[in-house]
Amino acid sequence: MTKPIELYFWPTPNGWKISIALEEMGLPYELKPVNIGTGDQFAPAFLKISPNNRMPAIVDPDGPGGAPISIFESGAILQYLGRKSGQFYPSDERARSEVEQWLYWQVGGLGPMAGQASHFVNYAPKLVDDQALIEYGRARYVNELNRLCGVMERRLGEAPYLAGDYSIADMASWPWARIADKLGQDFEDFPKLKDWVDRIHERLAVQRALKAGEELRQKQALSKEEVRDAAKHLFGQTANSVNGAKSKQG
Ligand SMILES: N[C@@H](CCC(=O)N[C@@H](CS)C(=O)NCC(=O)O)C(=O)O
Repeated sequence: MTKPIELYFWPTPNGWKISIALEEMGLPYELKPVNIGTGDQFAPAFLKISPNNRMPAIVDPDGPGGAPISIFESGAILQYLGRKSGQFYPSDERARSEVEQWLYWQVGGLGPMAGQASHFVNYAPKLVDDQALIEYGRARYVNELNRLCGVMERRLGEAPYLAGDYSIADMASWPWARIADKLGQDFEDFPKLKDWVDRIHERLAVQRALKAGEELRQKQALSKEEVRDAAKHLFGQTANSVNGAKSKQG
C-alpha cells in the first residue's frame, strides 16, 4: 500500500487548492496542520520543506524513483499532482499550455491580488487606527481584483472552465474567486463567474476538501485583539524577523 501524501495545510484559499486537487484525483493524503496564526510556518523542520515560510507544501513519500519528495508553491504542487495522477493536467501540448497559462495567471495575479485585497478589507481596518491611511491600498487591490474578475467573466463566456475542460487551473482560482463578494466585489456584475463558482462548489470532491480540517478554522469575524495577535506572526515579516522566529522555535 502506498503511503499517503502529507499535506502541510491551514484552511485558507491557498490550502484548499491542494486539498481540492487531492480529493479530485483520489490520492490518499494526511493533513499536517501548520497554524500560520501562531507561527508554525517558521519552524526549522517546516522551512526545510517550504523555504518561503508559507503553506501549502506536500511531502510525497512515494516520489520519483520511489524516494520521498517535498514540494512548496501551490502551482508547482498542482502540476506535480496532475502529472502523478494523470488527471486534470492534460499531456497534449496545446491543452497543457492552456492550463499553464491560467494556472500562472492565478499564482502570479489572482492569488496575490486577492490576498492583498483581503489584507486591506479584513485586517488593515483592525490594525490601523486612522482609516484614511488604508484607503489608497484598499482601493488599489479591490480595483485590481475587480479587473481580474472581469478577465474570468470574459473567459467563462467562451469556455465552461478556465482552460476549456475542468483542470488544476480551476482548482487554483476557485478558492479565491468564491470569496470575491467578501473582498469588495458584486457577483451580480459577474454572472458567468458566479455560475462557475456554484458549479465547482457542487462537486463532491470539493465538498469533501472543504470539510477536511474544518475544525482548524477560526471563526470568521476575528476581534481587534485576535487580529493583532495573529498579525504579530503574519505581517511585517522581514528577513531578520523570520530568522529570529526560527531561532525561537529551536
Ligand atoms: N505563493 C504561495 C502563497 C502561499 C501563501 O501565501 N500562504 C499563506 C496562507 S494563505 C501563508 O502560508 N502565510 C503564512 C505567512 O504569511 O507567514 C503559494 O501559492 O503556495
